[in-house]
Amino acid sequence: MKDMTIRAARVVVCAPGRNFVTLVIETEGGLTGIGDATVNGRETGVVAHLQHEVIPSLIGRDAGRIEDTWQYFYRGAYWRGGPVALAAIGAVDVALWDIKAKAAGMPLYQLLGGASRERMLCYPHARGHDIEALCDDVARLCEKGFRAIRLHCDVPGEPQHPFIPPLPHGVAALPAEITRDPDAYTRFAPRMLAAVRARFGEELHLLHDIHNRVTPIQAARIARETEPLNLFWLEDPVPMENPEVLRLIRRASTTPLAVGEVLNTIHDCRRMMEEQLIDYIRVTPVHAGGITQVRRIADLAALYQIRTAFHGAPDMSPVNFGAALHLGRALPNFGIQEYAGHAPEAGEVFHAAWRYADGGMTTGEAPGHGVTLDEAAAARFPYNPSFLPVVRLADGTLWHY
Ligand code: GCO
Ligand code: MG
Repeated sequence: MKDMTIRAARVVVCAPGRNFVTLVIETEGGLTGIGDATVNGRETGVVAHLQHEVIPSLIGRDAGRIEDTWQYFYRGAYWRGGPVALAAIGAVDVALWDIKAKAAGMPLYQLLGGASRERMLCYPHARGHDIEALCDDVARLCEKGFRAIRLHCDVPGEPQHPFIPPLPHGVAALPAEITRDPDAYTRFAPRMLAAVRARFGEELHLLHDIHNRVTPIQAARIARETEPLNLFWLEDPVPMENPEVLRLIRRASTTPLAVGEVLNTIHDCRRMMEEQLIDYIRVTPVHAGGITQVRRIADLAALYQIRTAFHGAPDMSPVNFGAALHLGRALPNFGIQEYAGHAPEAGEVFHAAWRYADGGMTTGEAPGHGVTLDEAAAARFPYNPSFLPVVRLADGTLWHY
């Protein structure tokens, strides 16, 4: 067996289309593993944490001791939880699993128990300024073979979200501010979803992300009104600070619920699973402590017949997709994988073995998680500060994004 001592670790920040933070770990024996550490709009926070507090403790450790390393950075830190810390731990963890699978000469899913399926059902995003444009986009995605599609449509009368172009490098960016109208959205969303169902028939899986934009009772109303549409799910009906609110929505409707893309630990997920308040859990390796913890969350979910739906917006790097797809391939309770795509430049920087094909995704058979980083290409796309917008109501009240 090659020397598994960690010789070096470094952080690579690049913006091929959008910002990505990648941790690279090298062993004395010559193996390299990489992990995604991107937190949208908080990139430099994770970079500083990795560089100052994590990497110094990594050097000299045995790369094979994945569990102990996880416990060292989580339990050993005293300050536990939060997206910045868990993204750093997640990046270390995924890089170490990558190394271990390469050392074994196996694709990662084999180390995780082997394949439970060959292909992971996935869903992209359809968007439209109005229902007609949205339906055109859905038709385009159906042509590509997708069998599950997330629907997003601008709300008539609601100010449109400005497109935020990346600023020239070096200019300090500030978050844009946008206005939302929860009442108009509550009236419109069921109508929009019904129109797509009517046009595309009952077999296409339709998903919708409420994105915390309404009050709990409005979310319950939307879930009840859309029940006859047999949606695949409604996502994030309410913010995650008090998941007990999900009880209200559960009592109102049997529409399946998906939450959890902002959760970081198994403790954040536990009670809503035990109470059977959700149907899909959206945690993903980069934001919930890597393979090691997400596998535990998935196992806990399986006790309650809750399935996985790993977050896969464009701010999850191709590296995170590698980790998520290998895990999804092995888990007994995989549900669906979000796949909103990446800018073409991302393909110059990250070379991935995973693929989209015919409504699903495959891992490929490369050893490790199958994603590598071209650091010379990454250098051509320097970091570009950018943020998610901040949301207000029409009267100025600050609201949830
Ligand atoms: C999703 C998410 C994204 C997030 C984004 C935040 O379901 O894909 O809600 O749309 O807003 O990933 O960084
Ligand atoms: Mg979401």
